[in-house]
Amino acid sequence: MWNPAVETMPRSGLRELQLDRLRWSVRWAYDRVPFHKRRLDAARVAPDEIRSLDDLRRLPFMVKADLRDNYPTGLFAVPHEEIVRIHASSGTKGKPTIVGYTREDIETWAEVCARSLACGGADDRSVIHIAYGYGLFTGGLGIHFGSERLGALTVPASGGNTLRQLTLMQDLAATVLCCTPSYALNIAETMRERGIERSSLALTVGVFGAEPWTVGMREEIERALGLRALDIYGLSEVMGPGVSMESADDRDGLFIWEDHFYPEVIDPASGEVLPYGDEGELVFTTLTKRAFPVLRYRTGDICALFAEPSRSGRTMVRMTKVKGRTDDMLIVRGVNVFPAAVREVVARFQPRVTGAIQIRPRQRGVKQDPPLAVVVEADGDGALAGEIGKAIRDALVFTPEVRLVKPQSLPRSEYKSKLVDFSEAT
Ligand code: DLL
Repeated sequence: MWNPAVETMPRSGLRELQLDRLRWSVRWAYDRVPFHKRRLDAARVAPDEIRSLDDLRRLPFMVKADLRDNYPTGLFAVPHEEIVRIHASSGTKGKPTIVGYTREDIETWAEVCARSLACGGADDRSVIHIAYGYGLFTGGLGIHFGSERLGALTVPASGGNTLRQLTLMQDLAATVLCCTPSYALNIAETMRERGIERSSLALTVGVFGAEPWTVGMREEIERALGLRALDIYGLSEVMGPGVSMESADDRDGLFIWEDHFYPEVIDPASGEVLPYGDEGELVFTTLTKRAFPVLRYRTGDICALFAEPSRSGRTMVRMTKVKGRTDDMLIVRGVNVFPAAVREVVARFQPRVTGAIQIRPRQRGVKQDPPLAVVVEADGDGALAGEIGKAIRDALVFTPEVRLVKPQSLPRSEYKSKLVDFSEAT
């Protein structure tokens, strides 16, 4: 464990720490960012009135559009000279969003990423191969600083050229692979095509995140790469990777590093805070961030929180695996359908299918009436399409039009895969 004193802190002590830090963070944001001052004033909450963690509920939510509206640096809480790094997320709706970090923020980030890697079983003897993209995306550099903090041998491979990555992993005997689960599947596919044996790799752990992935994908990646696949979560607006991490000992939910990031789960429709155990939209308040504090930021990610004692002794609250995003979800004849769930059903047909799919809605927007087309890469005919359609109907209560296409004909992604393509929607 990287930081046992914090990771196993009794919950009462942790709550005190959180309250102190929350009061600091609200005051910090209020005094330094006009946007926060305006909104707290409008909600009639003075920073000094935050006396308990529950008082947080009096604050308004922040959403992604607030970042776009204040592009590029309108939500920064420190002057230019204190910012040492920025990252950006491309976003699908126009302008990118930019986030900033002070030197202290970068330190905190390295700490939570080191904690996350250690939580996955890595240590200073590990050889950590990082195939998350380096650049404006937070994945590469975020994990990189954590890996160096841990003292591991750090390989900044970034994305691209899968064959070269495999050679590098073989030659340096990489023990930990960090990349998106989609890219891990690409690596597995390249190994199959080139006849590369998994025994030629020394991998023991995979630290996969940045997009939703299912238990089916986990099993497939583990089988192909011969490692234990663990889930890491985070988002640029809150920090980047390392907001939460699944532990190698528990492998049941992701521990949220609550001394820095305060989580709530809300009903996305009413905004009501939900009790532990209930599924809803994850919301974060940063407790220590200086350059870019967020107060009640709505992530759009769907999961539940739980705080049952853990095998590893960590006391921090856990989140269930993210099921999908509120803005990815389709509602097919009144039933919520997450793209990742469709992929999971299709993946059961391997090896007749490659696992790559694309959902092509016929209508713009969230609400759909069948037929929704699901394009599936497969070696098969109409009979297989029929079987897949039936399996989707049994699991997800709608019958799609299943279209088979040749293996390797759908786009492969090095980073986050895009499962829904609206190009045929009218
Ligand atoms: O994806 C940060 C990251 C990098 C996390 C590397 C883990 C590993 P953004 O590009 O800002 O940041 O995208 C954040 O990605 O709101 C989720 O919707 C999704 N996401 C991230 N991790 C997971 C995960 C990075 N483990 C958005 N499971 C988030 C499901 C995830 N979705």
